[in-house]
Amino acid sequence: QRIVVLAGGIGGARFLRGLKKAVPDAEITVVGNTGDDIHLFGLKVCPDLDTVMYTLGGGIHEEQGWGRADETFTVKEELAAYGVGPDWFGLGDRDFATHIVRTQMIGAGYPLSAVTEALCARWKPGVRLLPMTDDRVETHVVIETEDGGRKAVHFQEYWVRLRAAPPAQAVVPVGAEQAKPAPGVLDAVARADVILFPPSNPVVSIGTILAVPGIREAIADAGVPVVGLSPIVGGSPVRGMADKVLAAVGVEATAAAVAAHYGSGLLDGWLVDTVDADAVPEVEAAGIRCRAVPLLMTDVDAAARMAGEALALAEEVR
Ligand code: GDP
Ligand code: FO1
Ligand code: CA
Repeated sequence: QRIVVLAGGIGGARFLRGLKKAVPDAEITVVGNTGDDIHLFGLKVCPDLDTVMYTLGGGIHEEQGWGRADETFTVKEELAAYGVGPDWFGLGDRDFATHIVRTQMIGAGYPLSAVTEALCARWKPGVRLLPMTDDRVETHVVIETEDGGRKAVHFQEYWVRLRAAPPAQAVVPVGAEQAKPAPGVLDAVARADVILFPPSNPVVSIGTILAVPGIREAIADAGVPVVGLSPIVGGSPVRGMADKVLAAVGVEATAAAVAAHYGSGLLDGWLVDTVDADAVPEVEAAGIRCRAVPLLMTDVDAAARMAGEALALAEEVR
């Protein structure tokens, strides 16, 4: 069975770990979000690709959900001693090595997709991990300034430095319109037996991937079941700032509203948590088959059960 999954960071990675356990023999291709990528200290950092790679490869800081386990911060402290910022983004020593290797290979002319494959040769995530694009795309968030004006900040600045406190007025995937899907992406979508949207952020993770011209169209045209899982449980995100960025695109933070945002042109099936069971008729009325099942990834087995439910729903709508 060939499965394509569009993934952000933590929500995508934890779901993928469950999916691998649920269907060990499946051929899984992950299309990863690169809109969160940021250049710092001359290095290219790809948080969502790294979160998937470290989580599936056994190197993740489990409690935190991003970054490396057993991390130290000597380089960060030394940079701070030089007064070289930004000081608000926490890069650990082990993680730094990943960004050094990546940046060195990109400097040598390799595209991000080839670099990601090289990094995965070490981590062996057990999936084919593709960046959505080899081109530079950077998600920016428009916020109001103190004097009543507006400014755009990098997504990481919005999330990490500002803790998503200022209301997001718009989310812009800068560069997406000119970006091309990375090699292998459209082919994997066309050859998929099923396409899954894990409970990743619908705006800044899956929304950004869908903003790369050709990807949304390829999914809609693939002619196979497309099933998603709600990242919104009981009217709020399980973690993160999905509610803030959903507001920016005019979508209510409910499981039903996120399904409607993707739309029946894209989604065939949608899973909501059992606490949102009353949303099922509304989603089905919109032409999307819907089931209510437990959607909290408390451990790998819980995530595996969610993956099993998603694949079962895919068979129902096939
Ligand atoms: P990020 O890039 O690290 O933000 O990760 P993703 O975009 O892949 O996933 C973020 C989304 O995952 C957030 O909107 C969370 O609400 C959602 N999420 C995290 N853990 C869970 C969970 O256990 N269950 C569900 N349903 N959603 C979750
Ligand atoms: N998240 C934070 O809240 N604070 C950090 O200092 C931070 C550093 C960081 C470094 C590498 C990396 O791969 C991820 C990192 N994250 C950090 C997580 C990241 O900001 C976000 O969770 C994702 O980009 C959101 O999708
Ligand atoms: Ca992300």
